[in-house]
Amino acid sequence: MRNVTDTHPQNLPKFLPTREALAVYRSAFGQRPVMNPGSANVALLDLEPKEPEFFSELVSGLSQHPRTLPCKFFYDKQGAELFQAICETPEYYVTRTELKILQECGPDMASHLGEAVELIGLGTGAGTKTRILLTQLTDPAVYVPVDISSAQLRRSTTLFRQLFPHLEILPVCADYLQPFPLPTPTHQPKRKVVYFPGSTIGNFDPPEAIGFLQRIALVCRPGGGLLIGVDLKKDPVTLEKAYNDAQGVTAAFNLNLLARANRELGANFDLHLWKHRAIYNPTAGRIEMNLVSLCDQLVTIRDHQFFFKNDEPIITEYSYKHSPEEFENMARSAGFALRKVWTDTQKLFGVFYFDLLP
Ligand code: AVJ
Repeated sequence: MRNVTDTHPQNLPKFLPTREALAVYRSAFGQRPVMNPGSANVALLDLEPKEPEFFSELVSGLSQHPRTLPCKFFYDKQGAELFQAICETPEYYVTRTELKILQECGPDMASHLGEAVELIGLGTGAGTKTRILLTQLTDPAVYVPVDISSAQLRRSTTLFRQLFPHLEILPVCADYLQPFPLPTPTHQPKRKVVYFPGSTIGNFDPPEAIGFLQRIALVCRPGGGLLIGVDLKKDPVTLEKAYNDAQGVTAAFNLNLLARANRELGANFDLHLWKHRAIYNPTAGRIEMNLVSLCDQLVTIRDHQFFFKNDEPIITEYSYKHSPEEFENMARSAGFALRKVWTDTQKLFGVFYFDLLP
């Protein structure tokens, strides 16, 4: 994810089907949908990253200098639950503020999006925000939720089919940072709108963010739109508190990456020998989340051994904050024209609506 070479236009991955992904897609959405096991028997296009990918990305991330672990691996079942708990801490204003903006400005957003849209939700998680948005929209035609957590996707799809019985819902479980196929709906939408809530765009550095927005532009072409939630720049104290909650939920969320490596790969991280750290870097305009080794130690992950020095950090997540002007400029360079920004009174968070430039 932080591999800057990936943002070079020639290397831009697209939301285009690979041969392998197409085969999976056909079996999920073909005449005979594949029922995946789980609490809800929801057919989904299942491209969830599995163990080999976790292992190889863990090993390559830990072999880098400085060491990194990709933040997408936060969201296994436990991690998704911990993230939900983060959203309920008093310090993490992000989710609460975005929800409030959606509730208050939903009707205005709906009039900007128009009727009979195909809504493609990226990283929609439990679906709380999308539910509010869909309730406001005029006769939405199709909803394609894309999320990395299959457990959450199944649960939310079951719920959404009950709430919106006339809506065609085609769930895709995928790491949307990689190319993945989009299902072809039965219903013909008037236009495609990508919905990217939660300020997940903040995980990208600015060049990567522009690259990602360019890929979104390919998806909603022609004449589509983008509705995106972005955490705004603000005082560092508020920011650092949001990533260092008093109950230690964010710390548990961060440490769950190591716990997940122990569970899934048989690694031997001793969670007591690691510390959560989150600091705002004002020059880069980002929260930097690390796991810091509390001593000199050796960790074994299958046939690999890693030596960590006392105080050595692993970078687990960057969370960039943007000013409204900065974000508008980034989106414009990816081909989007700003139509409207909705914010809260304290200007903590922004929901931006863009139309694709012709
Ligand atoms: C889901 C990426 C938006 O950066 O605020 C919350 C993740 N990490 N607390 C964020 C997160 C620690 C979150 N995003």
